[in-house]
Amino acid sequence: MGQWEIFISPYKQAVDELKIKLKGMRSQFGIMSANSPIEFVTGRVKPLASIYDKSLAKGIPFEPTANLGNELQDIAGLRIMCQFVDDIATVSELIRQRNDMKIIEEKDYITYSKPSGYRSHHMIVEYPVETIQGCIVVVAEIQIRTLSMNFWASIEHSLNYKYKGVFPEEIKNRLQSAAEAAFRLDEEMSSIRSEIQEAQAYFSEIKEATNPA
Ligand code: 0O2
Repeated sequence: MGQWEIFISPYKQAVDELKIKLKGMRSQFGIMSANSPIEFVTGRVKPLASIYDKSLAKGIPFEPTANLGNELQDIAGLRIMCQFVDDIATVSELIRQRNDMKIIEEKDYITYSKPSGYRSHHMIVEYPVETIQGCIVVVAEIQIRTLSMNFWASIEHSLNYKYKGVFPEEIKNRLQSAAEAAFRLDEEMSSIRSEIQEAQAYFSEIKEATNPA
């Protein structure tokens, strides 16, 4: 097994385990017939090429050592999507209460959005992974955002890839106004939250009645 494969392996395990645990939170809300603050969860291990690019950009030695994992905090990345902005505080508080991970940093890019227009709440956690060689504590990043924030970030990320981070002025301005539109969409949805949730509860009752488990 190559050194890189050995290095990445606990990050893979962390992503797999955390995906199950975070999805479990969503299922538990379902069992309690409560509106879930979690819409869906995704996770990925950063591809080696992206680890290389980011370590180069940050001046961190590209070596399969603990130092790289501590400096690049998103090798293991989880994303939690919520319907409403208020759900983000609910989910981050649930994560703070957990005993299976330790929060080492939080980045509030919602109150203070990035100059690009990016909005999200980031929680950097230490997560212990049990391996045949003992316990390895890895750093993982959990990004919590609304569907609207996620839509914007996905589009911006693809364009960023296309333009290699140097956007033409026109695109930059359009992305900034799209970020403002996404912000307004979140505000509008929050203002009719109770209406939406009543409708969703009604439809899930109908679904359950027509499809009993
Ligand atoms: P990918 O491809 O998603 O993995 P820092 O030293 O803290 O300033 P760092 O470690 O980059 O810098 O942390 P930061 O800024 O919190 O960003 C980590 C991740 O957040 C990014 O990972 C993106 O996933 C997301 N992100 C941050 N800023 C932006 C942005 O302006 N647009 C989009 N679309 N996503 C953003 P990567 O490695 O950049 O990318």
